[in-house]
Amino acid sequence: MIIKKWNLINTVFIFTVLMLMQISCTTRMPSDLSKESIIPKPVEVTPTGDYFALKGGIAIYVQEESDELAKIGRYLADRLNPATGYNIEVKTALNEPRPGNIFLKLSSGDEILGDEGYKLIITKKLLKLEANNPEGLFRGVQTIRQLLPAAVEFAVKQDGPWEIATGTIVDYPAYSYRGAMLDVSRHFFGVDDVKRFTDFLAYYKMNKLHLHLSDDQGWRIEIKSWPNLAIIGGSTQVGGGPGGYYTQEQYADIVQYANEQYITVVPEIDMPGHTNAALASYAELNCDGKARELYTGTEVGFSTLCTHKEITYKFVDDVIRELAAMTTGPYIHIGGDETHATKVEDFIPFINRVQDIVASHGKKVIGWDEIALSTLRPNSIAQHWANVENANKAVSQGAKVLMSPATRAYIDMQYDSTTPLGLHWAAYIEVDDAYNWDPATLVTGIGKENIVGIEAPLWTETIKNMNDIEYMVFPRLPGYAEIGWTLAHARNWDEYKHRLSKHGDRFTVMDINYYQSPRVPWAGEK
Ligand code: IFG
Repeated sequence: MIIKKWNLINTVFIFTVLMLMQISCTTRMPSDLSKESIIPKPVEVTPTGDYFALKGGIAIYVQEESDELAKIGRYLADRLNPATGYNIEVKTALNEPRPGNIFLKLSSGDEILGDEGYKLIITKKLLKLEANNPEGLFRGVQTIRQLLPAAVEFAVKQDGPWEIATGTIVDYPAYSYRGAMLDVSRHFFGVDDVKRFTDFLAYYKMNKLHLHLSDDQGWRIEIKSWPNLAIIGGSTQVGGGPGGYYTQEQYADIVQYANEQYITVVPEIDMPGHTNAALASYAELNCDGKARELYTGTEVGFSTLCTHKEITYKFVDDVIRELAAMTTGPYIHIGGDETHATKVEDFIPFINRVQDIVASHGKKVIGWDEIALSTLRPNSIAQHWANVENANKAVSQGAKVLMSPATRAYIDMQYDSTTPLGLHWAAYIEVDDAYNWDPATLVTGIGKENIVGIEAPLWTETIKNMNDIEYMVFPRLPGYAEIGWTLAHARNWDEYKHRLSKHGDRFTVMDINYYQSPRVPWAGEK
């Protein structure tokens, strides 16, 4: 009898323990959407303290029979499927789908969202993303990715759970131009590297990819009417390596890849300076009629097109015509920087004529801030990098300014004196220096209303491969993305650095070779 009684007590005890364990592991900490580490920081987050769980069988429903919305749904499914193993399908739904699914829909008339804004409504039953445009849905998709554990970015199946804190996010950008530049001239980077660079921009809601396609050391884009530009001008690089160039098909592939992520490619042909690669390719472009030697050093300011010769303008017209034809975006960047070998009285009419050529091919002009010495056409943009007078000259002519101050935004600058890559002529730029500035107040006379946005240029005199690119770009890029998206009054380094520290795991999962700055509490220290 005693044994039976003992067994009964034992059984009840074990059952009770199991029940308690079951309860404890399902009653985890309440969620708090406002404590998530989204970068850029959203405008408005309202938590409701529960979870939406992605489970097997989940589908992504798009509201309209629209290829574009279906593509965005596919993009999200492709980024969730590998790690979750859910084989998520994209379907069309006229109304809200049944619980447990994701719903993408265009909403009309939420003016505050603008072109790129979105509203993310997360309940226990449904994850709903709304926007005025597909572009806004795409930006919101990046937030969904960041609300899931870092492991969701793995390319192979991981254990879940895959849960998202519930609540509502209303979000939209402060500036319309948020980008980075990759100098593919000093060192050439192939299509796959450019696509990976593009993926980084998309993940942080940036929308402009500026490609510095020509310089003294390399011409990187095939121009069919001037074939030697790529064949000769593209045949080397800093240090004498093999260089390279994009065929027009490869460039079109890059443009399409960027466009699918709602990123506009801004191609730059730097002129009249920074043109040694072209001057080495065609003798007739030189005032003395002699072709220059190819150049593999890192000096600047020694080259100039011959602004007095008519053939120079035929060259510019042919190049811009072919480039404009394969560029879907509205801008052509004409460079204009460091024209120390061009007299100002020659530089000004040259830039005036080049602006007319760009306009004749249906594009708008961006140039480094020196172009403000010329008469800027309406809708031009002066990219401020070093000279505040030029920036003010541009504004006085009614042009807009793209902020790329070398002392804050040049990501070829070393983090500090021990950084093995990069330069420091402008400044050492640690991660906090890169974040702690407001484009709307940095330059006297240039207010928010004059600024289209910000861009972080990566010059590649010392940058040879993707590992080097990643080391200089991360962890500074997310900060530039936030400066372009989130108004200064909503930003501060002491709060941001904790969100950034949580992205360290994401960089690791994405196999990004990032600089583990001592300024960031990566391991979660306070
Ligand atoms: N200035 C030159 C770049 C590059 C850069 C390196 C501009 C606009 C120094 N021009 O920045 O070509 O050499 O930090």
